[in-house]
Amino acid sequence: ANGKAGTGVSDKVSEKANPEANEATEIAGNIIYHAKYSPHFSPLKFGPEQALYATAESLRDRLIQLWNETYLHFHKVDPKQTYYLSMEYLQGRALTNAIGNLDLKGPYADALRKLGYELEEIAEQEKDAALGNGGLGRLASCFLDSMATLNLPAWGYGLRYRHGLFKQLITKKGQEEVAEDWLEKFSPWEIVRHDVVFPVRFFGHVQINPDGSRKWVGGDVVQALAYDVPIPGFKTKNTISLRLWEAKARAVDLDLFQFNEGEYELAAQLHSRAQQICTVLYPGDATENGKFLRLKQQFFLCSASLQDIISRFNERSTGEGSRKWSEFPSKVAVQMNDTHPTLAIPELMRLLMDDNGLGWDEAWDVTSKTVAYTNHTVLPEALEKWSQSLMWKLLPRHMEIIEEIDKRFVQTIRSTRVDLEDKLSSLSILDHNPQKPVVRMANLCVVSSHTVNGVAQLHSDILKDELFADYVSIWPNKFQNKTNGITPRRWLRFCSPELSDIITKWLKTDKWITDLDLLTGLRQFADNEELQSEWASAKAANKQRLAQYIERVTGVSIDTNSLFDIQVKRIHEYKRQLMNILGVIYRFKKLKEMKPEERKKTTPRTVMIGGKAFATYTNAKRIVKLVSDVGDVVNSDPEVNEYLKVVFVPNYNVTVAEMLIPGSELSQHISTAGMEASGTSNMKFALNGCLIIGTLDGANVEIREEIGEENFFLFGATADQVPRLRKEREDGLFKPDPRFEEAKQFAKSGVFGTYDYGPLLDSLEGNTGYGRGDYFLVGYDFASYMDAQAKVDEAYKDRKRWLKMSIMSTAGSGKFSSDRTIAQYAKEIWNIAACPVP
Ligand code: 4GP
Repeated sequence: ANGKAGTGVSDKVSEKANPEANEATEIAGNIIYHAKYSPHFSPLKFGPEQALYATAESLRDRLIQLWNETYLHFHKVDPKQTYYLSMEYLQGRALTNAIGNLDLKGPYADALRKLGYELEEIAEQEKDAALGNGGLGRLASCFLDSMATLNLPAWGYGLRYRHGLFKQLITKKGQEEVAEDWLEKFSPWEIVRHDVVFPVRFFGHVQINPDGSRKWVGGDVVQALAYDVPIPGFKTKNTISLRLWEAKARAVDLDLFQFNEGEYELAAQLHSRAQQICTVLYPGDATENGKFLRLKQQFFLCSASLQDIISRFNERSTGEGSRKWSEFPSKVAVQMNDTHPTLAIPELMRLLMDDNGLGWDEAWDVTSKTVAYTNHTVLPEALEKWSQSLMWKLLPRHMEIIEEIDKRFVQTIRSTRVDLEDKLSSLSILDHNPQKPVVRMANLCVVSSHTVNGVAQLHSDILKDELFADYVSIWPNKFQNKTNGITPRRWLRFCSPELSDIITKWLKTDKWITDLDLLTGLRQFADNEELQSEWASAKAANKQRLAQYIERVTGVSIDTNSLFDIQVKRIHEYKRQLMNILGVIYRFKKLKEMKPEERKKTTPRTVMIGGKAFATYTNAKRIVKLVSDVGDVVNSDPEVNEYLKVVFVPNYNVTVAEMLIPGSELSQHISTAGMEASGTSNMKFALNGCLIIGTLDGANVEIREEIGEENFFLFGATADQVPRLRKEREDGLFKPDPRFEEAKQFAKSGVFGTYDYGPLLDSLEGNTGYGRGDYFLVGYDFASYMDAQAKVDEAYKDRKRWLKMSIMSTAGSGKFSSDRTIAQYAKEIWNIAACPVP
């Protein structure tokens, strides 16, 4: 298929009758070829690891072929193209996904079997490409899958972090972080493009030329080198690219004189500074050095990507002289995934003005018609603000441009909207507070973008009514909602083939994989006993697989007949893992108090919690420690452990999620209302027939609408009640539910070991002066949370009812396909159309 013979597999083989068998033979030949001639390992070895690399390389041959065709096709048609800029991508493993999208599972499985391996065993060898932190990064990866599948002319841009975020170890101390090793050997999926290299400058100064134009000169210059990761669409030829930049110094940057003087570090300074840029995602930013490094990373992504975009724009010019810059917005859409790539704005302005001679007005017109911004959070600490002095040092020309954008914005408001005069101190981009002058990146995004969107209806409403309300009065049409979505390929078809096959059987088609609304067709069978029993056995198989995994990584053996209750996401106080574990603590206490006969009547549960705490977020790390301490005590308590087990699942990542989600029965999405922008794991769980216990927050609201309120365990305050409740809590007017007090006291009593949980639990007090005094309203919501949990226990006892609810969850999940989300971005923000490779 891909022109690589050389293994003795003759072309004649493919002329025989059975095309699938022939394809398998050919693939086996190609795998052997790579094992022999792609020189990564000693040639006589063909263990599972070598098999993985060789298999991946054989797929890569196909992907390169498809990628080339796609690229050429786009080049010829020259459509408007979207460029998605994101600091994070949580790609996970690629093998199963590539085989699935190329529709080659059968032949690959057969080929590997001929070589003595099972496909699953080989796929297990692959390390996750974990270039992200949380939801925002995984969303970007789901979007790439949908863009390719919908044949959209679109690409992703990111950074090639050699050590990702971190690998989480759970030890006696709680969470420990070690460097991620996904590139320790190499990644078979990336294609280095030695001809795609752009210089990126830092520091230096602005030079004023005789004609008055300005140029940024001096400082350090590092090279951005492109690595392309091909992203195949599902059952289409279109294969797009995730272009990841790596920072490199040039050979001449090595000072040979100093080197020969024995000053090795000094001689290679620039090399080491370049290396730092792509070492890890989100390096600690408590120090000045850390802040510089983060800002460098952001600028590096923006500058390299925009130079690349501009060079492609010029390259695709029709040949009749160079292209008009005014055409740029009709050929290019740049989407900024949160504020991290905000520097794309001043960088595009700079490239247009200083390198291409455009005047301010023309450059501004082009830029503001090109860029759009997605907001992913309303948490104040996550809305980036950069110190002005830091910015002046690192990016002097960009600061000039930002000042000018701000000046013009302020002038316009002053002359057209006197009513907003007193709001200008918060609307302007530069905050001149003498204590801490900063650049407000979100403001820069809103002022410069043609479109700003939130990621679920409630979140978009909050942006419009609160965070960006005054801007809405200036530009009422700038704000949109794009409710997030997930790819049904990875998150159902490939991670739960058993359930997928059942769905296909009952719907009599597999078209739901690209048209997820078809799942509503399952509703009519939700009561059907035959479907229910098939459904239950698929779940049981997935639970079995999950239980084996849990035992392997934690040593805890769990009962597959218990209710599998899962909460996996970044550890954060607003996500309220603390409420979950307090509920568990309460349950444990009650179980201990019960007589054995009473215990037998309860619903046995296995509670699994997973997620990474940011390395410097102390309270989040305390929560991890509490969960694992509670687990140690509960799991080894012979009176209770038949009815309750608690597991902290270490190193939560995409691959772990692919194991947990299909095996889940209940999942918790219990953030303080108004704080979770959307959530996307809620969608994955619901799609896999898992019931949700949750608040009216983020996309929960829409999920509940779609699947039916009778299939959702709702509790808690609503977003509009939260400010009043916080105030009451602060004023000491809150009367805690006795269960809340009991759970807290029990947690503090020392049953769970000697670690000092005081500071964590005191954060739940209304007026102790610790932290923000139960800002996240755990105390207030605990009562309704426990009531909802009791309803869960009851519902689980009624097997038929539970299965019906589970089927209804899947059936109502159609809206949450990222294909729907991306189609909306394409039409309503980017204005791009499909460009399928013929
Ligand atoms: C996350 C939000 O917390 C989550 O609600 C949302 O589903 C996701 O983005 C995708 O939109 N935000 C982040 C972040 O991951 O770093 O701000």
